[in-house]
Amino acid sequence: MVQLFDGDVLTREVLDWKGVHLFHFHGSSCSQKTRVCLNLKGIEWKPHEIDLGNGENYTKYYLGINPRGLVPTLIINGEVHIESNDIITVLDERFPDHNLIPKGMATEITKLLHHEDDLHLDLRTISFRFTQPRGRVPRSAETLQKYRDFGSGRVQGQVDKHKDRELEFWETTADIGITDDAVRISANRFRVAFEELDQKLEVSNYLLGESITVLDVAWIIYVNRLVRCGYPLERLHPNLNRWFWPLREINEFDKELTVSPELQKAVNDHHQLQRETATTLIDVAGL
Ligand SMILES: N[C@@H](CCC(=O)N[C@@H](CS)C(=O)NCC(=O)O)C(=O)O
Repeated sequence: MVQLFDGDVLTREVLDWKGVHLFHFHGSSCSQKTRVCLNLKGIEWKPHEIDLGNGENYTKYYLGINPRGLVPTLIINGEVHIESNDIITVLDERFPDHNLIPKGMATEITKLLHHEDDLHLDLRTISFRFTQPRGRVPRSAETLQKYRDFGSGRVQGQVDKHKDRELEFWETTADIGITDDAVRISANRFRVAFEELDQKLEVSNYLLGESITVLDVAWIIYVNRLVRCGYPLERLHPNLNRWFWPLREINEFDKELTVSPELQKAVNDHHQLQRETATTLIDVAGL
């Protein structure tokens, strides 16, 4: 569990907040995951939107809450929790109605969620090339300097190395862009992970049996993003495709996963251009 220590949090006001508050961004995959869980569990919560497009996550205020500068962050009765998989686990413990972590499966689920979290930078790599155009340098040098300067830099009292990994991603992207090789590597990681999921779904309706768990919520977010990027789900993973569409249409999922018509148009136009230049995800990753 990544519950921050008192000294990690520089924006002190949140420590007095009562109830459930979520710092999130509409289009962020990790935020979508937590919002779907909140919906399925029927938990009342107060939204605090952090606009990643404007770099609001790199302000002194937000880095004072989440030293990693990432969304989502959960504040629950003054406790600060970061990392989406930990957040959904905390929510399931504190609000046992509509349980999404079946009894006795917490350890196995934590392990399986780790595997999903490991693919997060791969998701970003693919999203940045195959959704709407993001510009040559998606995070400016000035923004990254704020990222280095603000926040305690500490998670659970320890100097946090996670920020270095994030900085490396943005610096490399600014230097060389997202290369075809990076796309191939990331897409292949997803292909392997999706093959495993596809096998599980040969014998059950959901990933861990016959009811929805946090694992279904976590993976559907990734599958949804990959499909939006042009990943050929139906052709490569028919069981996963059969699982995905009906689940995605449930209101608790649909309202978090549907993007605005303007954004969808920008993605469609980008894909049209990529088809004309044979640079779609299928072309580049050889899927
Ligand atoms: N492992 C973290 C990853 C969080 C993460 O990377 N969030 C992304 C959005 S999905 C973010 O905040 N990115 C910052 C940015 O794009 O500047 C989690 O699961 O919460």
